[in-house]
Amino acid sequence: MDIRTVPATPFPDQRPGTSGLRKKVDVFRQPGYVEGFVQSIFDALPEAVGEGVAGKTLVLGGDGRFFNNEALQVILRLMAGNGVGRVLVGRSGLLSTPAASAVIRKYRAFGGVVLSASHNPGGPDGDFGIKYNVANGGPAPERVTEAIYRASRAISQYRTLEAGPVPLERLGTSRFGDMTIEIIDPVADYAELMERIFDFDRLAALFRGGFRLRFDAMHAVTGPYAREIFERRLGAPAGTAVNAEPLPDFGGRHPDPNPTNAADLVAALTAADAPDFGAASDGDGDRNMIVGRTGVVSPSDSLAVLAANARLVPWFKDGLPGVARSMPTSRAVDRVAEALGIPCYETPTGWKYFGSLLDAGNIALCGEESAGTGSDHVREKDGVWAVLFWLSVIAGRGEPAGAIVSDHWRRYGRHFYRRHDYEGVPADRANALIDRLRAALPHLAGGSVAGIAVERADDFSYTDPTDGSVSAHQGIRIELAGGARAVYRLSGTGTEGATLRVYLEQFEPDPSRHARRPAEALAPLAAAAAALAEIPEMLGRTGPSTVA
Ligand code: VG1
Ligand code: CO
Repeated sequence: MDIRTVPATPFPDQRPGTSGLRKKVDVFRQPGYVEGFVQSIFDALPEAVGEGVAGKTLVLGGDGRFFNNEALQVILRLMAGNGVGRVLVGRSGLLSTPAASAVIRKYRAFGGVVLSASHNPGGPDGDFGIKYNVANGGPAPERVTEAIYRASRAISQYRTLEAGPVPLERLGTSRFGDMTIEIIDPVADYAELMERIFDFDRLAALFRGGFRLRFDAMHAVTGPYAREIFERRLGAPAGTAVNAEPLPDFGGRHPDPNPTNAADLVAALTAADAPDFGAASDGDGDRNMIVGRTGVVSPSDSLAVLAANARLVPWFKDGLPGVARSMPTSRAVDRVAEALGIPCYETPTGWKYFGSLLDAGNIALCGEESAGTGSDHVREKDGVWAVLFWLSVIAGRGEPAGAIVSDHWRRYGRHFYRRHDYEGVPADRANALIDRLRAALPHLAGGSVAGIAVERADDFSYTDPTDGSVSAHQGIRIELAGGARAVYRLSGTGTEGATLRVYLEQFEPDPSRHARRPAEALAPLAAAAAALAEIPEMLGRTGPSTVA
């Protein structure tokens, strides 16, 4: 078998965003597009991380969406062409994002390529994505993704093995040119890690006692993980995992677990014969949605509840060294950290910023308002893990999810929280809106918005405490008197136009007001935030397209 060097011309649009390179499937299907990006990863690594892929072990898998296996075959040929020593591939090309992270860590691989556009829709008209993870199992940090982008602008050739498709269905080892390919069980290593983190006997006893879980895999990657862990290892009845067959188009649904896309899960939990607890995860299995019989738990609250109850999980029996949240995530977890006397770090949006804090042991738990929670067991957010964590808290406290959350609010106060997304707006208008807000910052601080005093207004800039690297322009933050906050930023994962995200938060210490609906509690702040940014005038939209 021959290695061929093929001339390549740069594509100008291969700059990774919040989480890898995400584009429409049609963009990825352009001749040479996948090759160019993956070769750029390999070209960038010697300078960005000090070593290249030659002779190394890499991990490869994806969420099974449309184009997964076509891209995977191209990437295997490029890996062989670039002298990779060994590649571990999930059977049928599948690996959830957290499982890929676990496998990279367990086998001390040099890195991994994860094929996913995560919570974005799939299918021929949907999205695809490629993400590179480094040796700690986490997404490449900004320094590396920027080096990949620079390499993509300079690319002149790629190296590929001339060979036919590699069968992916059977476990085992084979040769591919000089490279070894090992097809691995995508679930086994991950399930074993979960058994080390949680008390499986205790959780199995919960199910033996009649506790009923409904886990909605949304026809995405977690179905096989949920069946193995909840049904086989913990003994929950068959059918606990629903929509558990991974499908290339996710059954036509949008694999983003929120109250709109998972409306049937929310409905099932409020029905007369409702299960005790509901959960869902996204396309690549790193997000989680938590639903009790009293409704959906906001991801920001979920992070705070897990932090407060961490000692109920054997992995955290000695407590947490610290926690972190992305900047727009509500400050509910900050109150828990304060009570525990541990630090709480505030990072830019995207999991890549948690990696260095986890590696250094500054934190062991972190999360984002976008339904991502994770810990130092891997370097990605982790959906199934979050559900096992919640089950551990429910089993440990002997209370349902709803009671756990309302107790939490009574103790710490409630942070009402909502995110308003304005999707598919023209990029120039969205940028202009942010630029205007930024320009207004000096006048805002000390002034007032809708009659409420502005305590602080800034453009969030983060300095990583472990390596001093600076990430600027990470979102406009406006903090108001009385515990209110509005944050504005543009999405870095969308594939059509721009998405403005407006994050709204209002602290409420008074328990007699905790039962209010978030929409109602946040209405004055939402109106003030829209007026301040002149959203109707700037974007021509009278309201958000999605509320999360
Ligand atoms: C969004 C979320 C962010 C998350 C990212 C990747 O990014 O806001 O919190 O880390 O998606 O999640 P953005 O730039 O669109 O706001 V996933 O599950 O799509 O990897
Ligand atoms: Co995801």
